[in-house]
This record gives sequence, C-alpha cells and structure tokens, in this order.
Amino acid sequence: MNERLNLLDRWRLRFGWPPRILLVMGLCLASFSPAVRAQNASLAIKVDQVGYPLNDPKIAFVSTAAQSFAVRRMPDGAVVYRGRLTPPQADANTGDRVQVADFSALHKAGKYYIEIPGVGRSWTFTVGANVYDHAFYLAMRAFYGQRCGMAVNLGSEFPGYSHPACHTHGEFHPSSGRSGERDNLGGWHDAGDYGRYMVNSGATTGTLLWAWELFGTKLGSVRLNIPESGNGTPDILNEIRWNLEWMLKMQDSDGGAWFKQTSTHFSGFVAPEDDNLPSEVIGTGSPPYKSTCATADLAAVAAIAARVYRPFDAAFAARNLEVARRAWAWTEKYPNVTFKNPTGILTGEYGDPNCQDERLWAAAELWRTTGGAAYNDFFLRNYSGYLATLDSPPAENWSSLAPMALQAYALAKQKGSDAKVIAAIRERCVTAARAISTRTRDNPYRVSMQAKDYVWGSNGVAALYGMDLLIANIFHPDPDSVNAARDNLHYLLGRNTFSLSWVTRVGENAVKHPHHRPSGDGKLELPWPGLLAGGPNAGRQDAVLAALPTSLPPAKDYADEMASYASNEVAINWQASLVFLLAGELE
Ligand code: G3I
Ligand code: 9MR
Ligand code: ZN
Repeated sequence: MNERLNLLDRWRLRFGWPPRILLVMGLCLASFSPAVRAQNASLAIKVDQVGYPLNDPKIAFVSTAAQSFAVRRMPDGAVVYRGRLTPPQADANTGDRVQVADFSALHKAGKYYIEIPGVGRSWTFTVGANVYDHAFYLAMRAFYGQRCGMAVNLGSEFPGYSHPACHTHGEFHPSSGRSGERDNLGGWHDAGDYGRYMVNSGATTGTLLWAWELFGTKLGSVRLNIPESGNGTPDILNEIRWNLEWMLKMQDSDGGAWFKQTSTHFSGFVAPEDDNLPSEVIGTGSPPYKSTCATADLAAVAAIAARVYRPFDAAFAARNLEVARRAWAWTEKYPNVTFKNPTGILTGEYGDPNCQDERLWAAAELWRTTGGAAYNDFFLRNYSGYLATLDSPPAENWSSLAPMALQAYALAKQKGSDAKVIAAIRERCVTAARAISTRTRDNPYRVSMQAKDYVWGSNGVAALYGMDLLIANIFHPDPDSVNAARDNLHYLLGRNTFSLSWVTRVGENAVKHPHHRPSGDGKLELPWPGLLAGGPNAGRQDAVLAALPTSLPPAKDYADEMASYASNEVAINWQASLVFLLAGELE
C-alpha cells in the first residue's frame, strides 16, 4: 500500500496525475456538470422533451412531493427561472399525485432543464421558435422508412437504416376470386408487420392529404430527403403518392377494391427483405370478393387526391378521379360487403361490420371534389345520425370514418352545399372542442384522454383529439382549442406519467423497443426514427400487458417492450394523426 502511494506520488511529481486517475476524476466532475447529468434525469419530472414555443404556456409536471423548482440553462446550468409547484392533484387515470411547474413567463429561447431540490433534474427541452420542425420532419419521413417494394435508405443521418426492395413476390390468394401472379409493388408497411391493408391505408392517407390541404402553406417547402425530392412536387405529396399508387392497384376491373395484401400469417421478427412469404392479394372469399369498406375508402382518398394533385400532375389527378367514381359506383351496387379473414389467413382483420360511414366519407369527398349532385344527395340523406360522433374521437379511426365525412362536408367550399347542415356540423365540432379543452385544462396531466380512451393505439386517440381541436379551430378560431391540441402533443412527446417520448429518436428519453420488425430484427441498437408507439392499452391484448399488476390504472397499461404489440406497436394510422397534429403546430 505504502509502496503504491509512493509510486503514485513519484509519478505525480514527475508527470502529473496518471491518465486513469484523471479519467476517474473527470467522470466525478462530469456527473455534476449539466451536460451529462441528463442520464440521471428523474422520471418524476415530466416535460415535453422536444420543447415549448416561445410565447406559449410552458408547463411541466411533477409526480412526487416537492415545493419549488428552478429552470436551468444548458450547458452552464445558470438558473433562468424559479417558481413554486402547485399543490398536488390526484389523477385517477394514472394513480399519480401531480404538481404543476409553470414557467410560462420564460420567454428567452434556449435549451433548458428543470431542477427540483431533493428530486433531481428533468430531461432537456428547447424553448424557441420552430421547436417542432425536426419532429415533423422525422415523423413524416418515417413513412418513407415504411415503403414496401423498393430499396429504402435513410442516408448519412441514420447510417445503417436501410433495406433492399422487399415483398417483391405477390400473388392472388384464392379468396380474391382470381389466381396467378400479382405483385402490386408499393405502399407502406402497415405497422410493425409487413402487411398492407386498404382500410388502414384509407384513414391514414386521407389524414395526410388533409394535413396538406389545411396546412400546406407550412408544409410545401419541407424537404424530406426522399428519392423524389426536388422533382417539383412538395415532398409530403411525393411520399403520400407512394402509398396512393398501391391503393389504386388494389382496384379490380369492376371498380371494387380487394381488402388487403399480406402474407397468410405474420412473419417472424426479420428484416423486410428477409421476409420471403408471398404477398397475397386477399378478398372476401365469395362473390363479389371485394369489400365495401375498402372500396369506399379508396373512393374517398382518390377523390381527395384528384383535387390535391391537380396543380402538380393533372394526369395523375384525373386518374384518381376516375378510380374514385368507379369505386363509388361499385359501393352503390354492393353497399355492405364486409370482410372477415378467410380460412387460413391470420394477419390483421381490421374487422368492421358497417361500411355506411365509409360511404358517407366517400360521398362527402366526391362532392367536395366534383360538385356532383348525387354525392350531395347521398350525404344529406345519411349524415344526421352521425353528428354525435363529433363529440370525441373514435377508438379506431380506421373503422369509424363518420367524423371525417362530416368534417369534409363542412370544410368543403362547394356551391350548392346545404348551409344549415354545414352550420350544424361546425357547431357540433366547436361545442365538442370547448368541452374537450375545458376538460383538458382541468385534467391533472392536461390531456384530453378519458379512462375509456386507453385502448389499442391510444396514442393515436390523443393525436386525434389534437386533430379535432385544430379542425374546430378552423371553424371557430379559439386559442383554448390550439392550446389543448398542443397539450396532447406535449403528452406524446414526454409530458406523461412515464416521462417518455413515444416517438422514436425524438427526445432524450424516447421509446426504445417498439413492436416494429425492421427495428427488432436484431441488427440495430436503436429503433428506426420518428415512429409513434401505440401507447397505454387497458384492453391488455398481449402477454406482456396481461402480466402487469391488475391494479394498474388504464394510463399505466404500457410497456416499452418489443413483445407488447398491443401497447408498443407502430402503425401508419396513428402515425398520420401525429403528423397532422405536428403540421398544425408548425409556425
Ligand atoms: O373499443 C373497444 C372497447 O370499447 C373495449 O372496452 C375494449 C376491450 O378490450 O376493446 C376495444 O376494442 C379494441 C379495439 O382495438 C380498439 O381499441 C379491440 O378489442 C381490439 O381488438 C382492437 O385492436 C385492433 C387490433 O389490430 C387487433 O385487431 C386495433 O384497433 C388495430 O389498430 C390493430 O391493427 C393491427 C393490424 O391488425 C395488423 N397490423 C398492425 C395493426 C396495429 O397494431
Ligand atoms: O406482429 C403482429 C402485429 O403486427 C399485430 O398487430 C398483432 C395482433 O394481430 O399480432 C402480431 O403478431 C403476433 C401474433 O398475433 C401472435 N404471435 C406473436 C406475433 C408477434 O410476434
Ligand atoms: Zn415490403
């Protein structure tokens, strides 16, 4: 011992501190320096890990007893704001006792964290202009990563995140009424699996096209760094077209659309190019083989595309219109052919016993695009029973299209629309938005979510609340609606009981193990970027969730585990709702 000390002393005198000791000292010092302390952030402090716009309310939550907080600047740790926490409020959906740290008065742009004596520090966040730009870029570009049938490469930003063309071998399954080869290359992988499903594509593509129609002035110049970038068409429309082209190919010559194109069963957790199961065009199993929900969704989406793409590619727009009209005509002949998995098919069912709401949506979009009286008549004959669906978002937006149908009619500026009906729809949306924003303000975590909303894909429900609030804000501008919409975004980006950002690679503590085959094939350490995980699900339809303590309240029924497909899967429909919400929040 003595000898070692002497050695050390002699070394120190001659050469200074040995490198190993310097390293240890460095680490000790570093643990006090704000730059690295983020690793020790306390999950009891919940912030939006992306950030807060400069002049917006800025609120963090604390789920452990404390009195005061400080906001510190990165990287030097200087205190820029001090405040007191509000008394705790019990939150039934999480079981947490929640205190509020309000630092809305902080108006200086920068990167910060919150510190609470005796508790610790938060993840870092930004205050400033354009805080959501990069999150929007990643979330929209995530669709590019889901492309099927072509090689994908995220480039130098995410080296190694690439895959060769996948699912290139396709064929008609006997349930389609046809046989033989049919590749239908294209489209987006639906979710963590590699299937392509028309009805989920419908809500997704419609939502994204709406984001363009409503917020296009903010989106037009966003470059997504995709193969089509620079071709003269805005990138968001380039990306959407990849899926649209596949949807168009799913239409049979009689105008009807097959339901889905998937393997017979889910593949293992392999990379897309390693899934060699044939991609089957799947139908209902008996004449007319096509499904009304799929066909009506195609009609709606193609009708929107017909007006959106007109300035950029008139021929493509015209093709969409033709598809939409023929699809609509097919649904008139077959108003409710529903789909169930045929024998031997085990992939997602997207079961829906009623396609009337899909038809209502198609009618509204066709009316909005063409002004054809028959579409208006159909809408006016059928809309009234659906008004109540505007009060809160559906659990499954892929199966409940009535809200989009009604909103489409009220957004249309079509000569000959029924003004009273438009007024009634707008009134219902605005009244709902008032109730939702009041409830959101009173909720301890300031989310619009109610206990019933913690279902499969609940994060999509949170995003849909945001979407409805933003649409209501178009009908009747109201800062409360905009703030409540953003509160739901804050929830998704980390201001939640888990202090977790549910968008991969967005925020310091983002979801790491989504149910997503390309991320989980064992070749990559971190998941593909920009993807929204499903979220807490009190239905608990997988083994991971089923093993959680039964006493957990609904908003806690979540696990960041790959095996939890019922709470941690990514899916294009809730991804699209996130993109819409982010698009609405861009400055
Ligand atoms: O709405 C009811 C609710 O009232 C009830 O209390 C609750 C009880 O469990 O169930 C709720 O319905 C659930 C519904 O999701 C809405 O959350 C169903 O049980 C549940 O089975 C259904 O899950 C669907 C899931 O497929 C299983 O069919 C999801 O909506 C749907 O998004 C999901 O979609 C899958 C595809 O099949 C395959 N690809 C991946 C995709 C995403 O996970
Ligand atoms: O990976 C599948 C996911 O995309 C689906 O949403 C989910 C429910 O249909 O099913 C997943 O596949 C699981 C299958 O249903 C049961 N065996 C385990 C599979 C996941 O590894
Ligand atoms: Zn594929």
